[in-house]
Amino acid sequence: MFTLYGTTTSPFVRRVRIVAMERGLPFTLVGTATDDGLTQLQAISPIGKVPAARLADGRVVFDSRVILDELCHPEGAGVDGAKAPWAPLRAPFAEPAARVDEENAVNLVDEALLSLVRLFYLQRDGADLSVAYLQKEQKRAASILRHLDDTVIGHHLTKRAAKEGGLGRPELALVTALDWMQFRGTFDVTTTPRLKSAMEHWLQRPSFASTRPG
Ligand SMILES: N[C@@H](CCC(=O)N[C@@H](CS)C(=O)NCC(=O)O)C(=O)O
Repeated sequence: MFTLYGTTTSPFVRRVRIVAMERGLPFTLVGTATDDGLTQLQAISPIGKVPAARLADGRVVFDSRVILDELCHPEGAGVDGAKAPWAPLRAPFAEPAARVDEENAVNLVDEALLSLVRLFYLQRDGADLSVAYLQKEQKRAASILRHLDDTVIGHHLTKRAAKEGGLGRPELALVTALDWMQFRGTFDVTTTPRLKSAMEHWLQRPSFASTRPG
């Protein structure tokens, strides 16, 4: 059993919830939308972002990518229910070109998402979004998503994944990001129809269907 700190609307937290569900790993969610939950998060993470996690062996992890790595580690260290690395998800590719393609795909999605998350918080606080740097953030997100829409192959973001199939980190990143953008209205997903269709494919999977924001 591990403890996850976060909200049910956060796309980064959702990645952890999905992987935990897929791997049958039980966890307790400390909701950080309340003052009490936020205080608990701040007590363990100087970053104060979600997700953060306390693993079964007491180790504290501050970032979704590292939490996912630990939940899927071959030795299952710090978590219950150790099983084959990443199963039933597709394990990260080992071959150099495919490995870089996969990391690039996750980074592309994350950079677009982080730009839009920042803009969402700023807008909610009444900030002026017309300043040059924030316009650049908006353009960055749009240009990344356009690029991904041009390069997506069916339901996958890399050639190797399209060939081998399965749910891996790029697909997980894409769907959680795009679904959040749609939920918060931070990006019009109809302008990237291929990405939208990839999202709709993966949303049929129970771990995605049961963790939607809202
Ligand atoms: N790189 C981090 C990003 C996490 C992140 O940005 N989370 C957002 C919520 S979706 C957050 O906690 N924002 C609060 C803040 O900026 O103070 C991860 O992958 O875990």
